[in-house]
Amino acid sequence: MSITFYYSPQSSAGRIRVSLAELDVPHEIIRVDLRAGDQKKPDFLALNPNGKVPTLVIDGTPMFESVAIQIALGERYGVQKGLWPAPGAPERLMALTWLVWGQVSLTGALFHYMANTSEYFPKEMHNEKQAEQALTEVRDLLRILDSRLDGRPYLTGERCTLADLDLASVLGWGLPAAKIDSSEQKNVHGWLGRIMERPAVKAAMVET
Ligand SMILES: N[C@@H](CCC(=O)N[C@@H](CS)C(=O)NCC(=O)O)C(=O)O
Repeated sequence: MSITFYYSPQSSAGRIRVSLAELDVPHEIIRVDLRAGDQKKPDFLALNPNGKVPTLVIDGTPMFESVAIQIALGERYGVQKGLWPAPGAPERLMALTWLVWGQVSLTGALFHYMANTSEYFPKEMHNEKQAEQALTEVRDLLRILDSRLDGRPYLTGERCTLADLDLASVLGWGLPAAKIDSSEQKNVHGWLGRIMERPAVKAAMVET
């Protein structure tokens, strides 16, 4: 089995960096310089026509979209490592649900808010009404996450899975970047703190 990981630090690819490290999967890393535009070069576009990282090539087959990559890694390596529930277990369905919810619903709303407020996006794109609506949505979703984590250390129960690592990697960076205080959500706060302490997550957060 050969895995090539096209990666750029401090990007969506960080979540896959964490998973590969946690799963201890041998792989080759190719750094993609997003500022230099490496992702728009023909060789890269042949692997991922979107011109984005993460991109992972498994035995010659390119994959993109971090959620799809997380599921593939979970199925191939995660069960044995205890980071992805076994097929047929109810926890497998929960992990899929919360992994996709985290990316589509919560991360979607968070990025919508950031697009309308943050310095990462041009000021002329900012819209106050859109920002207000997105913030309400983020807060509602954080409350949903908080109640999911009530009496449960991780999203699927007692064990940390790739779904936790994926969502925590986004929130660990995204909440402070969006200047959203989540300390009122005590369960989210505790869960995030525990995951941020994991060596693979810590390393990805500071990598340059
Ligand atoms: N939905 C994609 C998003 C990937 C994405 O937006 N990647 C950004 C980095 S955070 C990128 O490569 N941007 C380069 C560009 O758009 O030129 C995923 O989850 O994999």
